[in-house]
Amino acid sequence: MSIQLHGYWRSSASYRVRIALHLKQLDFEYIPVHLVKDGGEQKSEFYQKLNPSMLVPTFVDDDEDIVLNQSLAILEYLDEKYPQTSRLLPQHTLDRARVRALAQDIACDVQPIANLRVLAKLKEEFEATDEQTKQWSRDWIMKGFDALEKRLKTRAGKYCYGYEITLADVCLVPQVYNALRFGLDLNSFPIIKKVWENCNELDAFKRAAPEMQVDAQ
Ligand SMILES: N[C@@H](CCC(=O)N[C@@H](CS)C(=O)NCC(=O)O)C(=O)O
Repeated sequence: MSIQLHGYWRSSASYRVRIALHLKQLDFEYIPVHLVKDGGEQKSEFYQKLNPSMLVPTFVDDDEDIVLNQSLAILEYLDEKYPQTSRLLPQHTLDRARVRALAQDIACDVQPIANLRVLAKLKEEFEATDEQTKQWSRDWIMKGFDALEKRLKTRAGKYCYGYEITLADVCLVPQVYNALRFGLDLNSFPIIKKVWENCNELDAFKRAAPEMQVDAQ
């Protein structure tokens, strides 16, 4: 099989790419990279050669001789390469920019601050407890969701941007999964909650869910 995805079941960035691959109806080989076991397989020599950032996901397409990191770049690559199924970005420039902004509200402004290595540093160097790192994650997600909920008031239909699935939904659903893990009450964000429920009715989102992956624990 030519497409491989190196990822981790609970990684939200890997989850984004899994959703897109299923939306695009592409076959792919999923290669688990355990982010915790033995100090983290993302730091292994083998994986570092593939992705020196030591983060998942890494997308490989042997047919195209391509190795890509950064989930947003992977999503846009898939959208351009396979435009015939489930377009993730709308056709018009203004719509496309708005969808990208919504996706980046999550992927750039929320997820990186609560990443595993950030939480590990808070614990190791600043003696934060598990409860404090959970609160850290919750607080940053809440700040992000506060803004997103306001934006969705004018943008959302059934999904984040109108009535078609876009890049924004592909980023939102994994972030909600994280939010729930850290104990955030989703009832404060009724639009986000509704969009999340609507997305999860779709087969691609169901198949991409963390608990459906071979490495789920
Ligand atoms: N901006 C990157 C973020 C990648 C990222 O943060 N991956 C996390 C999992 S969601 C990771 O590999 N963490 C491992 C670590 O922190 O050591 C992307 O969108 O692909």
